[in-house]
Amino acid sequence: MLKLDYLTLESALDAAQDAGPCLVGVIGFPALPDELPETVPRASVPAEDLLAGAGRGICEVWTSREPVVTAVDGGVRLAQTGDFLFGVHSVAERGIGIRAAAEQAYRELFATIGRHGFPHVARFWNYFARINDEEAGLERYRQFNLGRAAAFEAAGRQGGVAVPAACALGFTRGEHLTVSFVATKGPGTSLENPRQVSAYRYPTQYGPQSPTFSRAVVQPTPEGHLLLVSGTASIVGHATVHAGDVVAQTRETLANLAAVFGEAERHVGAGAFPMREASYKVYVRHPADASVVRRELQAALGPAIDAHFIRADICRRDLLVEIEAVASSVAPAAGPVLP
Ligand code: 3EB
Repeated sequence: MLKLDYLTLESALDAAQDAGPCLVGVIGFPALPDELPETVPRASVPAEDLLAGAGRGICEVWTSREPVVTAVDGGVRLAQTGDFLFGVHSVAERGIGIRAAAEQAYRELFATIGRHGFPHVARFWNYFARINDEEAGLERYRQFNLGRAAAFEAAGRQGGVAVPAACALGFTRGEHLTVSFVATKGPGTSLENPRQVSAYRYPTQYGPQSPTFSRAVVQPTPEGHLLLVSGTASIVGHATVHAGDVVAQTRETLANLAAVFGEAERHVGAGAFPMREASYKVYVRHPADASVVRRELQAALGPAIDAHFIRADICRRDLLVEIEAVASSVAPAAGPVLP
């Protein structure tokens, strides 16, 4: 089973040293501890500092209970546990543009994970610069969707197979597309949100190519289920709601998260994923909104909620906040309700 902690830079270094051979990967927003073992998957994502007092951002630290095997293959940094393959791939845009960089990154990723026997992807995180800027006459997020979809199609991954959970965020600087991922040997279950149109069925008003992701993936392991919830925003049906109102967007996003957690419990068992016990990463477009978003989260889920805030651009210009979640099932889960 994978374990995720969001830590300060100093605590991340301690955690990495404590984990030793069980360290799976570290993503730094924006900074990484500088003494990570050579081959451990890592990336620094050029997110800007956000909440006053938080200081130097956060690190996403993945560990395992068993020692991991690390490798670099096809430019992809990998760490393999018994059940999971965690990895990071960074592709320079270098004049090829975000569409081509996305297609290249995903083609290389799919080839690599296939070679390692982990062909199923539960979760992708996509990070690149200037996501809402125009490039060659089309918003860069929409260009990204074209490149990503082309690679899914080339790999025979469109239609019929489980769709990964995902997110796509932008920053003001950076020359690379960075993709981190959790892959598995066997397929998980992709979940949709009954309040939302599936993203892969969005109408073309949001771009010529609909995005390729599901609302969450539930992955079974011998120790329980891992729930990976996609970036979730203030979208009902396919439309953004509450444009310009960050409080209402946060509440709508929480309603969407509750719906997705509900779907996960319908699959695994009632009480399997208490929302208060999940870990949340919150992307906020305007730094000044962070404290009110945090207040809404604490009001809904309790003051002790494990939530971490990052300044980022969200893939629709009218979205002010996006929230993702990771949870492990509470054992023993009640088990699926039988008909
Ligand atoms: C949305 O629900 C908001 O393109 O991979 C959320 C999660 C969003 C993933 C992606 C985009 C992606 O449409 C945006």
